[in-house]
Parts: sequence; C-alpha cells; structure tokens
Amino acid sequence: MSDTLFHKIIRREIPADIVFEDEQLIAFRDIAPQAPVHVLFVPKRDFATLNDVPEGDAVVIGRLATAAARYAKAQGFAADGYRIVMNCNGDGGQTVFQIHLHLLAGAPLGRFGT
Ligand code: D5M
Repeated sequence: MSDTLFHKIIRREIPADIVFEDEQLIAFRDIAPQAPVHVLFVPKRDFATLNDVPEGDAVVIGRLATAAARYAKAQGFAADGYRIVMNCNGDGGQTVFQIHLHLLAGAPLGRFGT
C-alpha cells in the first residue's frame, strides 16, 4: 500500500472524522471544508490519480459516486442537491495522490469550481 495521508487514515495511523466505511472505501470529512458538507470518498485500493485507473477498474470510481449518493440520501440533502468532484494532477488542483471524490453540499454552490 502507498503512504499518502489518506492511506494513514485508512490504517488509523492519523485521526479523521470518518462517516462511512466498508471493505472497499472509506469516507471522512475534509479537514478544510469548502462547503457546509464536504466529505471525501476514498477507495482502499491504490490509485494515485484518475489517470491510473484502468478501464477494467472503472467500477471503483462508480462505487465512490454511488456511496456519495447514498450518503446524501441518508443525510437528507440528496433532493436539495450536491456536487461531486475529482481533481487530477497539478492543473486539477490535486494535492493528495490517492484518488478521492469530493462531495460538496449544504448550500447553493457556485456554477464552477468548489
Ligand atoms: O483534495 C485533498 C483534500 O484533502 C483537501 O480538500 C484537504 C483534504 N485533507 C488534507 N489532509 C486531510 C486530513 N488529514 N483529513 C481530512 N482531509 C484532509 P485534492 O483533491 O487532492 O486537492
């Protein structure tokens, strides 16, 4: 396993406000929230960036998205709406090199960006 901050969270080596976990992914609150709700969905399998996910592993990305939708429904804001975002590499603003999906919600969001 790689050794990003998020791997350390998965291994419980650093604390996080975990809101969901199963065998395939973990979800925890972003430490620097950009919206009233800002949760990160992270697969347990290692993929540094979206570029590193082979076509055959597309289900990993799908699971992040469906887990985010399930969380939104469970928390009661799915109907109001939300945004999911994945940043990739420098121009995309990626800072942690283990893929993760941002879930942003809780207020009307700007048309672009987070
Ligand atoms: O997003 C990386 C995100 O990870 C960024 O929004 C801050 C967040 N972050 C960084 N460290 C932590 C810890 N320790 N807990 C929770 N959230 C954290 P990116 O898309 O790579 O820019």
